[in-house]
Amino acid sequence: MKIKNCKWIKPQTVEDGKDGNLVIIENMKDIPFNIKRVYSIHSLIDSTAVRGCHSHRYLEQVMFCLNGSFKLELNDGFNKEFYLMNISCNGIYIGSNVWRVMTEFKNNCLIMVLASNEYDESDYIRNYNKFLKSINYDE
Ligand code: T46
Repeated sequence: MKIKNCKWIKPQTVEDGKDGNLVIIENMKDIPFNIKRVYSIHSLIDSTAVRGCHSHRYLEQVMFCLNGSFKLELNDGFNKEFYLMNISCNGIYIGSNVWRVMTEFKNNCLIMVLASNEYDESDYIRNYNKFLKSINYDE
């Protein structure tokens, strides 16, 4: 992955044959921060929905797609990559100062996000030009 402050997170999986699989996520082991908040995103009935479109000043998060799929765009101001997220993907760690956009939610998409801090609107940068300024992007 070329995006700064981001990496794939591969939790332990136990394959139990006809009884299904177990995916195990341990705080501070699989997740590189102390989890302070967990939230989910679901019931995306409009296929044209767009979520995200912001960066965080300090917040770190790990995102898992637990059902269906969606397209995740990550952008550190210099590189931009797209990932098709679904149940067979690993989780994705997104550190600070990464612009993210989520689109193309399909098949009853269910997303789980683990976050390093409580919700704080002042940690969000919701304007793309302000995001570029915040990372000292200078074209
Ligand atoms: C992120 C992506 C992946 C709260 O009150 N508490 C919360 O913990 C969250 C996450 C949201 N909210 C409120 C704030 C807004 O009024 O819920 C509303 C929708 O939040 P937002 O527009 O930020 O939703 P997304 O899906 O664009 O972004 C969320 C997270 O906010 C963000 O940190 O990285 O999911």
